[in-house]
Amino acid sequence: MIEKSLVIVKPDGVERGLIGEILKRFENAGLKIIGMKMVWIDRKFAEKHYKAHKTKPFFKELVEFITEGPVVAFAVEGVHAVDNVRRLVGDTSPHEAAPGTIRGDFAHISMAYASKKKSGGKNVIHASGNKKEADAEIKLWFNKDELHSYTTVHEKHVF
Ligand code: 3AN
Repeated sequence: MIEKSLVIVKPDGVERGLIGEILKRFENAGLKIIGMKMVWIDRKFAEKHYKAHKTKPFFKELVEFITEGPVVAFAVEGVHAVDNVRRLVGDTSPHEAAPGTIRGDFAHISMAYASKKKSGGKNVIHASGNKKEADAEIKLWFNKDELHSYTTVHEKHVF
């Protein structure tokens, strides 16, 4: 039941100064940050990360947007971490994302608008969609020695 998931604060989130605010949401929920880095990924890496979307009409913009500036990637660990992270993040389209979620609180565009504007869907954050994706994404973004095993104070009360 203890899972790992990958979260990425996208270039819009970094440029808007939301790194701390976003990180706090996961820490507050008692999820354990087990790896973190700021990287400016290139097109080749972005295409690997988004390979599931290769045939989508918005693939080009998606890659352009994620390579537009540095991102902050972090790996979290916790009980049902993949689902729990998705719930904190909110719906893919900020327009549908509930208030209280990261996308609902910090964005409001719809994906229809993103398609029309060809903007790559600026929704502040990426989170792994399922366990298989999470394992593959963590492997892509982090070397083994960049992921840490330690005890948080939460483990007495939250886990
Ligand atoms: P999520 O990031 O919530 O898992 P996915 O995997 O369905 O969502 O989509 C990957 C990314 O593609 C989204 N984060 C979003 O930024 C972008 N995206 C989705 N739909 C569109 C669209 N119609 N136009 C532009 N970008 C889109």
